[in-house]
Amino acid sequence: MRDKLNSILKIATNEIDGANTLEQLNDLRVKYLGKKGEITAVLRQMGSLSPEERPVVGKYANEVKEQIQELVCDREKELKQKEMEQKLTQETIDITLPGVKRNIGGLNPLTIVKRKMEEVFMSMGYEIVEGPEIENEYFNFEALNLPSTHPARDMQDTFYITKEFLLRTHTSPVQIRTMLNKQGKLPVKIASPGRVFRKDDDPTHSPIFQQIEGLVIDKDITMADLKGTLLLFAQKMFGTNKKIRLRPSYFPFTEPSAEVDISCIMCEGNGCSTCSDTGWVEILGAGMVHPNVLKNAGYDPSEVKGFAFGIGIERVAMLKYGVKDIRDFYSGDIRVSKQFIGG
Ligand code: 2U9
Repeated sequence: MRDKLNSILKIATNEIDGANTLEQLNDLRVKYLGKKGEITAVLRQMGSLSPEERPVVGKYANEVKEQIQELVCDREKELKQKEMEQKLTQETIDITLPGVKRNIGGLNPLTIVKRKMEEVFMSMGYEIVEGPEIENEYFNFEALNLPSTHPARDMQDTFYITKEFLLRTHTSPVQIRTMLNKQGKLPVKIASPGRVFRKDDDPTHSPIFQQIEGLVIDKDITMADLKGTLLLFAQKMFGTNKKIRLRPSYFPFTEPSAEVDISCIMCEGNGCSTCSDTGWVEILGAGMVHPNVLKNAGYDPSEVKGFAFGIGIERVAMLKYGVKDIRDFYSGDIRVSKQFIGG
């Protein structure tokens, strides 16, 4: 039996040495080491040996098995190395070929403007807070001093999901939620960017648009704080030579309220088609937070005051980049965003 094992080892050594592919080598592994392989066949015949011979031959058979395993392993390494060398010589890369030009876009201009606005408010100490796009009537209307009987509620054409739930028409509910969470603590100084939804669709209004709303609540907050904040915002966004003016207006959630104009960014206030020859363009709405809103959000209007403002991101982007149709921002046309690569 020892002779038989020696002969298996000799033939196996030759055959393994002669294997030229990994497939051939695997066939040999099965032939010699597999369950139905030659070594196993020898081990099966051990029953015919005397009890003294059995451990000696068994030990030798295992040694032969290990040697064959080692031979297979070494040959496998060699063949893999050979395969790799072949690949490296065959698969050369022609570095003189021209590259494939990828048609990449850039950030949507609205994202660029939104980020810039967030940066400006963060630099003034505002915390950026976001909230749900689906709201209930209470947070979107009632808490903001817009009861169901209020005529302003008809002014806003709203996308209702159910009788109670709707797509928010402004980001103000985020501010109500934040104030309630703060449980009367001061100061509140937050800016809430996000998508809002209204049934509007024309060159200057889109049914989905983006806003950033700011809110500051503290003791002794006045309209002068509001005006200073908005002037700084306008100058950081459009240039330090810009002026602002406030015109009286009405919003249910602020009292007094104002519409805010910036000196025309196209003609520097001299008069042009962008400002209809007035030298001013409207950029946002603002006011002192209505006492009812403070109360609804857990703050005592006799103790604290606040100001708030709302800015349409599309409006700012249209002015900044001279875009005439709001729908260009939402066209998904790569030619639009490409123009803004690099800021
Ligand atoms: C709370 C209290 C008051 C937010 C305000 C405006 C005025 C405003 C418009 C600007 C352009 C909406 O995107 S737009 O169409 N917004 O004019 N928004 S004051 O007032 C608030 C907000 C939250 C708790």
